[in-house]
Amino acid sequence: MAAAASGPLTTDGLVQLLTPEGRRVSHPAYDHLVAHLDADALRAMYRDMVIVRRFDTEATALQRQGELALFAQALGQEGAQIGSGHALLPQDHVFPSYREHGVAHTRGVDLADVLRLFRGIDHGGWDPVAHGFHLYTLVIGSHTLHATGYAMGVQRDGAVGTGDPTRDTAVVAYFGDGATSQGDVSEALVFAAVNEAPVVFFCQNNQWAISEPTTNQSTVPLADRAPGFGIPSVRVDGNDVLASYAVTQEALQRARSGGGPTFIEAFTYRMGAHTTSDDPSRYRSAEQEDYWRRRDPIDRLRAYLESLGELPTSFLDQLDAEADDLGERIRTTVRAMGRPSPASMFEHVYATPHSVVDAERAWFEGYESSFLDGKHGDGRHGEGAHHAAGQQTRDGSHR
Ligand SMILES: Cc1ncc(C[n+]2csc(CCOP(=O)(O)OP(=O)(O)O)c2C)c(N)n1
Ligand SMILES: [Mg+2]
Repeated sequence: MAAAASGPLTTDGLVQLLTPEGRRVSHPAYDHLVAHLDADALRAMYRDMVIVRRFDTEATALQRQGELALFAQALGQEGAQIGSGHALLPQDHVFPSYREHGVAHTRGVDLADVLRLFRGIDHGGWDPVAHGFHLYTLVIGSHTLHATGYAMGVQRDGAVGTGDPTRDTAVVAYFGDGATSQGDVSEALVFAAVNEAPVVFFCQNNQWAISEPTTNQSTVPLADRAPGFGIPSVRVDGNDVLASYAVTQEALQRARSGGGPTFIEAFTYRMGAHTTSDDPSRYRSAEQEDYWRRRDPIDRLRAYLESLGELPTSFLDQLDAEADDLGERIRTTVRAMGRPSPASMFEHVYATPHSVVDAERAWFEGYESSFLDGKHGDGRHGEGAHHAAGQQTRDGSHR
């Protein structure tokens, strides 16, 4: 399968530091950004990619066993996610979409907690402030606006361009190729550009928006759109963890120092389905899948580390054990996750008490307690357990 010569799928102009065979190639503009990465740092990236892939496999299996309502794989996107995640500083803030499991891992989010959302027991699963990692957003592209607004807030807090490396902050929005067709993303680019907001737009172009190919969304590489908004952009080989790290490092430094936004297009391919509800064999060719399987981001870094003699068996054995432990922990943790109280849906709607939400909660609690089976609050009402007085209506009366 030949790479496209032009258009949105061209591989021309992609920043690459590791070839698919794992050979280090020089790039004059980006070499200096990875020069400090020693073998330990590269092994740390390798470890994270392997761990996140194991998580992906376990979560997919758990969905098949009926333990999760849905799962969105990141399989094949580990290079883009771990590379960019390793470039972040603790004070940076990330707005992910719904499959940034690799980035979540680099932000210290427990991967088991990511599954709370996919099990349908939580609106989020982690504390966004504690991790500098916002909750997953399923409304395509909407969080690029939130990220831009947050970045403008960071600017007004005076946390940009101070020269203090522990204070200057960047914001990153992760989204897909399909999201670039949403109006919200264009609006975010406008606001980010004119306000010189410290935000990085990180687009993972896996070449598909469910069954819609990128060729149905654009006639030019997605990164080419950003300069029209006044935002510098770069295309990177997203299956190259080193190059992903380097371009993100450059963009983050620009944002933190007051240089404004950057648009990164990480050209990649998700080997997994869109979600566990999808069957990509209906629209993707086996030939295309094979082509990209041979460009696996994990194999690439592995080959490079092996060529350096920096991937000892002891490390690989330990990593295998670590991945097995994670798999076991994910399985037991997810199965033990309790059912939330239905009334908890009213929590965290607003940061402060709100009279409308309070009234709705009161009505709902009254409705729940109108059941006679004593199981009020757990969301499970046996057949025929309903109060003989009939169903209570929303205004509290009975009918
Ligand atoms: C505003 C909005 N429109 C439609 C959808 C349905 N939807 C869910 S995922 C998806 C495709 C997204 O593709 P892309 O942005 O490329 O991200 P990917 O899933 O490939 O990572 C669509 C259309 C949605 N969630 N939100
Ligand atoms: Mg996509």
